[in-house]
Amino acid sequence: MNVIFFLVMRVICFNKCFMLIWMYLICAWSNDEDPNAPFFYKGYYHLFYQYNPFSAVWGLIRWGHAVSRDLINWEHLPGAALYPDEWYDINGAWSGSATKMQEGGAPVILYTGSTNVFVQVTNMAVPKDPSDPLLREWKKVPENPIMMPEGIINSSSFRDPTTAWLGSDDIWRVLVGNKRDKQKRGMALLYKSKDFKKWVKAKHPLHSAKHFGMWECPDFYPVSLHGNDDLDASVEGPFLKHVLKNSLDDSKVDYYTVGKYFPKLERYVPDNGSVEGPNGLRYDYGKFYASKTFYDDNKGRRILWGWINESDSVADDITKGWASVQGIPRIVRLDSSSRSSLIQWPVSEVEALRGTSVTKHNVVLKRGSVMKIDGLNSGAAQVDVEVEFKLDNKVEDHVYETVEDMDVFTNAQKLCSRGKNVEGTAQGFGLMVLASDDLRERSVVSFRFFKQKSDDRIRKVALCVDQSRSSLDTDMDKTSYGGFVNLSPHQKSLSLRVLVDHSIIESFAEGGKTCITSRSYPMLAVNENAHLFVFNNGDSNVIIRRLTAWHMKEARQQYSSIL
Ligand code: DQQ
Repeated sequence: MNVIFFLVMRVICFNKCFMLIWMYLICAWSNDEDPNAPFFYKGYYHLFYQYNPFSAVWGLIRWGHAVSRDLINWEHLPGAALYPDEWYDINGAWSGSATKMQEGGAPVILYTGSTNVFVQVTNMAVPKDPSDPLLREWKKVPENPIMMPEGIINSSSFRDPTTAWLGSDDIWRVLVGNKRDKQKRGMALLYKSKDFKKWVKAKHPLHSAKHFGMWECPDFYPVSLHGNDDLDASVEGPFLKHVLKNSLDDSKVDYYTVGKYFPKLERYVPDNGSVEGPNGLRYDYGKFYASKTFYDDNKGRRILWGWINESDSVADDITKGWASVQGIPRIVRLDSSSRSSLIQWPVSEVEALRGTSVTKHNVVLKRGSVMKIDGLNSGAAQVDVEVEFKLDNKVEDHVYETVEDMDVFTNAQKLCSRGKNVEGTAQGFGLMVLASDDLRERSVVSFRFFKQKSDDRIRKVALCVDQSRSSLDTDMDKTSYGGFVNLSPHQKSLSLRVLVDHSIIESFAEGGKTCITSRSYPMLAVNENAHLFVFNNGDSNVIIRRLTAWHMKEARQQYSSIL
């Protein structure tokens, strides 16, 4: 981060806006929301984002553009890549995606335009100069808009085109998010094209589901059954499944299903047992919305980006002059053991920021104990922690918290919100991050075990993030989050990785099977006064088989125009 920018931010933002490190794309004086159109081109990763340069709230949106060689150190290009300056996007250049029509070729962008009469349409833009690796300038094609909401399609709910894929019939296909008010049906409309400019709507949506409202930012891609991730959007075959992710406008939840794509029928069918809506599978059970993946043809992997919103008030955002960040890019792949859910893991590039570390081996954490991890010289406000807990008992022999209410029992967030977070204690066992020395402030990331009262053979383990004591500031969103973790009953160990960056906490349980992102703005636990603790408030002793906490260095974030 350049020094002047940093000093200005420190003075203006006080304790609500620290130096965000790593690759977080905070935009001073801007509103940084949905990640748009990520891709790799001529040695650079590109990420666009929904951007309002005039205020830290949503407004007249354009596309900000940042580039990086390594997904960690970023350069924000000046101005915007797409301005709302044509009748077909004059009220906003909204979300969209990029497609490379030839291997190694320049990407093409499809994006949403809000027209002069507030109708949502799909537009196309291409690089002005494909020889420029930074693709600084984009031109909108004369054929715009290339898709319009016709017939019964709701014109104020027609947005967010996906990356297109090419069928074995040489026809391009793309999805556009939509809803039908009747039954609150969310839909992924399918469009087809031979030349990428003339698009025709298919007879029926690729998929739809009732009750949960508008599907924003759909994402559709293949995943390998063998758990490797080297699959471009157009790959077809028997050795894969497909993922359809939708962002639910009504509940602000990104959920996904895993299923089968039938190209000839133009249908996607989620696997039996897949749950639609906010109670379905989620990339992340915390603050994580409008996410988008891309196939990284540089390294043969699929990478996921998600928008992490703020936990402070809108008034605070306006005072500090910016809002929202992008999460750490994550590799996403099918969990080859279950074949029914995904695994995510921070890209290995983030490890280049690891600095000095502290390691513990085979430390017994007695019931009721709290232990501070000392030795992180400059505090634990920027830290990457990996820990493996060994249980005294097998998972099935653990003592579980008893839950009476079935509605609570089936909802991990409700489960994790229950119980008293009494002064100085926390539920389950795990880590306390962004904690003050006296623990008056703490964000608690823990494993908790629950059983149903009426039938105690029915059990669940959840990864919980308890934010109720995360800040002494009362004007904060302190929602607690939870996601179930599938474990084998015979398992005797559990793993957790938590990345902390001042106000951002990204937690990954069991190698990325369950993930939760949360935000907190402590008042005491800042910079060198932020601490890391392990605790055990479970029923039996827990052994820390291995814990390593790395202090994380800052990533470079520049706002000049040349790398
Ligand atoms: N944000 C964009 C829309 C999208 C929504 C507008 C999701 O295109 O549906 O800024 O956050």
